[in-house]
Order: sequence, then structure tokens, then C-alpha cells
Amino acid sequence: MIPMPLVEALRNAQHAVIFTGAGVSAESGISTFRDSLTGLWERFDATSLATPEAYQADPALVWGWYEWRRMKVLQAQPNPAHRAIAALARRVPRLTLITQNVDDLHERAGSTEVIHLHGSLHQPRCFTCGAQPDVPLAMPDEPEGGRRLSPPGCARCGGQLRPGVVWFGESLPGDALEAAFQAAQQCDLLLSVGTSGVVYPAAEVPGIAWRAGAVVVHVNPQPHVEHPEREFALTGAAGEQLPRLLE
Ligand code: BV8
Ligand code: ZN
Repeated sequence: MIPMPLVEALRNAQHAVIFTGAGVSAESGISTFRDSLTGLWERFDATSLATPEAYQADPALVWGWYEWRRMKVLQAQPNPAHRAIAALARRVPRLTLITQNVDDLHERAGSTEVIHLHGSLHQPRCFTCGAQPDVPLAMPDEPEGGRRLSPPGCARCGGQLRPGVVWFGESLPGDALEAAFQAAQQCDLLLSVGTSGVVYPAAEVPGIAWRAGAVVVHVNPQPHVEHPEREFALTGAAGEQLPRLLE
């Protein structure tokens, strides 16, 4: 049963924020960040691979991991959670979608103006000069992943391409973070979907909304609710819970 205050909040919402993490893509078969190291990658630790140091130490290892992840995303489809979020945007006067994910499944489900706090797998750029390749990268030729792949060269300066994601120790895109914090400050309802809330400063977003007086809802099989009021949990998988909000 959806808690009545949540039904009310959804019905009356003037500005809703949806804040998503890896859990929203889990039912598309994209493993969450914490367990993204399946198969040949499981001997590595994601937080140690997702760093500029790891890339500089072994560009082919890090590029191979991201190409494997990009290939998994290209093979995946948006799931009912992505589609419900795109549908919710047509139900409330204003909806801001903020994601920590680097896949494009929200866009492929029909969401527009997605704020990507941590960049995208689909926008590689030159590690040296920042130039983006003028042709999209082909599907990686390694279906199994786990193989080291030398990063392609930069057409402009001869440097090497890097994934267009924000690594640990790197700053988030200032405009994206500013837009996310502002939306959290202004909204009257925030749905936090499929995130463990451990990575900062992105993890500040739900707290900013709650302190500004919004109703906050965590959609997660293992929700983490901090406050006794104005904060709820929809316990379960996003692909099951979010479509219920549209009923
Ligand atoms: C920075 C892109 C400094 C790459 C990622 C305080 C302030 C500032 C920084 C820090 C700070 N404290 C610590 C730091 C450093 C660090 C940090 O936060 N470390 C953590 C580990 C403690 N932060 C940074 O380094 C950030 N940079 O602040 O720079 C700086 C400052 C000034 C000047 C220069 C530099 C950059 C962080 C960005 C890192 N990049 N991703 C890539 O993808 O490879 S982070 C990555 O992990 C994700 O993007 C995501 O944000 C994060 C957490 O992942 P989640 O999405 O939450 O996924 P997770 O697997 O953890 O959880 C899945 C959840 O889904 C679970 O709760 C599960 O229960 C649930 N679930 C599962 N199935 C389902 C489901 N839910 C619903 N339905 C289901 N079916
Ligand atoms: Zn270059």
C-alpha cells in the first residue's frame, strides 16, 4: 500500500525531483556500481579503477573496463523504472531528473534534460586536450569484456581518449551540480531511486531537499530512511515500485 501522505504529495507536487543511482538500471541487467565487477573484473575494486591514477597507470585496463560497461549498456534496454520516470514527467507541472549514472537509459526511455552529475559513457574525450571524437565509437569488439583495450588516439593532438565520466578525486561538472542543488532546494517532492547514497557531493541532494521542506521518498530494496517525518520508503525494486505511482 502506498502511504497516504505520499499519494497526497505526488498529487499536489508542483516541482518533483527524481534522483537516481545504479539501482534504477539494475533491472536492465546493468550491475550496480558496488557489484559492477562481475566476471573477469571481479578481482578489481571499482573505486580504485574509477580514478585518473588507475587510468594513467594502465590506460588499456581502465579503457577496457569502460568499453565493456559501454557495450553492456548498448545491449541493454530501459526497464519499467526508466519508463515510469519518463511518464511521471507528464504528470507533474515540473520534474527535474538528476542521475549519478553514466548510462543513457533514461534518455532512451524518453526522459529529456537529464542532469548527469558523473558524466556519460557515451562522451569519451581526449585525456590531454579534452577534444571529443567527431564520430561515435563503434561497439567494442570484445563481447566478454575483461580484456585490456588500448584507448583510441585523439585526432587533434595524438593523445589518448578517456571515458567521459567523473572519476573519484575529480570535480563534478559545476553547472550540473549547481542545477541539481537548486532543484533540490526548490522542489516539494524528491524521489531517491536506487542509490546507496555513499558518494559525495552527489549524495547531498536528498538531504538538501529534505531540509528545504520537501517530502523525500527512497525507492530501494534496502531503503535508508533518516528522519521520522516527511521521509518515506517504497521498499522494493524500482521497476516494480515506480509504475505503482502512476496507477
Ligand atoms: C570530488 C562515475 C573532490 C564513474 C562515480 C565529501 C565531499 C566531496 C568529496 C568527497 C567527500 N567524501 C569523500 C569524497 C571523495 C569521493 C567520495 O564520495 N568517495 C566515497 C567512496 C566515500 N567523491 C569524489 O571523489 C567526487 N569528487 O568530490 O572531488 C574535489 C573537490 C574539489 C576539487 C577537486 C576535487 C567524485 C565522485 C564521482 C565518482 N564517480 N561514477 C563510473 O561510473 O565509473 S561514483 C559511482 O558510485 C556512481 O556514479 C554513483 O554515484 C556512486 C554510488 O553508486 P550508486 O549509484 O549509489 O550505486 P551503488 O551500487 O552504490 O548502490 C546501488 C543501490 O541500488 C543500492 O542501494 C541497492 O540497494 C539499490 N538497488 C539494487 N537493485 C535495485 C536497487 N534499487 C532499486 N531497484 C533495484 N532493482
Ligand atoms: Zn587531444
